Amino acid sequence: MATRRHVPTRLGAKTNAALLALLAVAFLTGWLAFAFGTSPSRTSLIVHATSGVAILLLLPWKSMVARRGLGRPRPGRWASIAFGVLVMVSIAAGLGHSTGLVLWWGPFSSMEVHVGAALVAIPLAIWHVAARRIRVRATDLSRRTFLKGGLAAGLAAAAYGGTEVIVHATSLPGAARRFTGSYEAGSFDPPAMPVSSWMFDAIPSLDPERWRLRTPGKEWSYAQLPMDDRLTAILDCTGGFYSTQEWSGVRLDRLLGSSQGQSIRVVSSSGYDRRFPLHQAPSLLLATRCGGEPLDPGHGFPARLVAPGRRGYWWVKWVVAIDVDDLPYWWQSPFPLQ
Ligand code: HEM
Ligand code: HEM
Ligand SMILES: Nc1nc2c(c(=O)[nH]1)N[C@H]1C(S)=C(S)[C@@H](COP(=O)(O)O)O[C@H]1N2
Ligand SMILES: [Mo]
Repeated sequence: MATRRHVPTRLGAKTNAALLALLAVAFLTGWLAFAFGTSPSRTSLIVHATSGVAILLLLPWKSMVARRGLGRPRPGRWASIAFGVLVMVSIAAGLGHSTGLVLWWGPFSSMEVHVGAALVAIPLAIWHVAARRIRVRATDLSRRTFLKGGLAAGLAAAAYGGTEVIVHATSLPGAARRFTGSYEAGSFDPPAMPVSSWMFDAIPSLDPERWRLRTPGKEWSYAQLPMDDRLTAILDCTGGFYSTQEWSGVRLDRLLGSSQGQSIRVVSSSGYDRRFPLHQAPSLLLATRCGGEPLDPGHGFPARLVAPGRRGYWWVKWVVAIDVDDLPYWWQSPFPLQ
């Protein structure tokens, strides 16, 4: 039998505890970045990428722990291995996206693979941590441990900064990313703009003759909708692309008149909906045109919302109703559920 290298038990427990913290930070900051279409997105992604790189830096220690674990066969080792594979796939796709070296995995963008693998890994992560208990002792939480942790975090941040410097110095495609990490696609050229959906919504075919828009106390036909409000805005999809277009249609404050309430609920023919604070109505556009032409079915025909400064999932397509009520705007799932 080959000699097995032994990792001191305490070092192993500390490595696992650090990995747990880093996975939690990466997961939370990833979603936090998606919640913003403005600069907090970048701040969040710097912490995010740093925690991802820190996980990679801990791999030499983790592989000693894993080798010891695999050396004592127990039920569930395949779940641990699957968990490891998913985390590695997620990190590889994240790096592929950020450097621009690998942007597609077949039909899926690297960003979709990155987030998808992390989501699938969650149940396995919970199982792994529950089934492979670690006991953190008071002596592990010493000043020295925290100093070393801080040093390691600094090292990870520097390593991430290093990847960004290399990406820009060598002009890798990643150098052209927006602050959200997204890549430009089809700007000012609507036919070249990608069609995307949050999860499972299919493109409906709506008859403009029969389509109606319901607003408080009023119904509008397609022909009745004003379309003289114009706006240039960036749709930035969490799938990893962004597109700048000139949109025209009607501002929500003009559609809603003097409706009273807390929030606006914009509803799609598919049931997909998002809520906004009522006072933001003047900055939201119900668009019927893109680049001067009627929308394509894929982009939301007959009418879709344009929500400047917000990520793509707020830009409800195939809008059929705009309600105003007294629920607060935050009374909704932070991300769509369909
Ligand atoms: C297992 C959990 C995760 C890990 C370990 C992880 C790690 C990483 C890494 C290493 C990168 C590349 C950073 C770089 O060096 O440039 C990255 C990028 C990114 N991740 Fe994650 N990630 C995880 C989950 C998520 C989730 C759940 C989301 C979103 C909901 C997300 C959103 C992003 C975004 C938007 C980028 C692109 C940043 C940019 O291009 O500047 N990640 N991630
Ligand atoms: C990047 C994240 C992680 C990966 C890829 C990973 C992977 C693995 C693998 C492949 C094994 C060996 C197979 C097994 O024993 O089932 C293992 C063992 C183990 N893992 Fe993890 N793990 C990660 C994070 C964690 C975390 C967050 C904890 C606890 C908080 C943890 C605790 C353990 C323990 C206690 C063992 C058993 C060690 C032994 O038997 O001596 N791991 N891990
Ligand atoms: N009804 C409905 N509207 C939706 C979605 C959806 O799944 N259903 N996806 C959103 C997401 S995540 C994005 S990025 C944009 C994509 O718009 P596009 O297809 O015009 O590029 O639509 C948004 N509006
Ligand atoms: Mo999206």
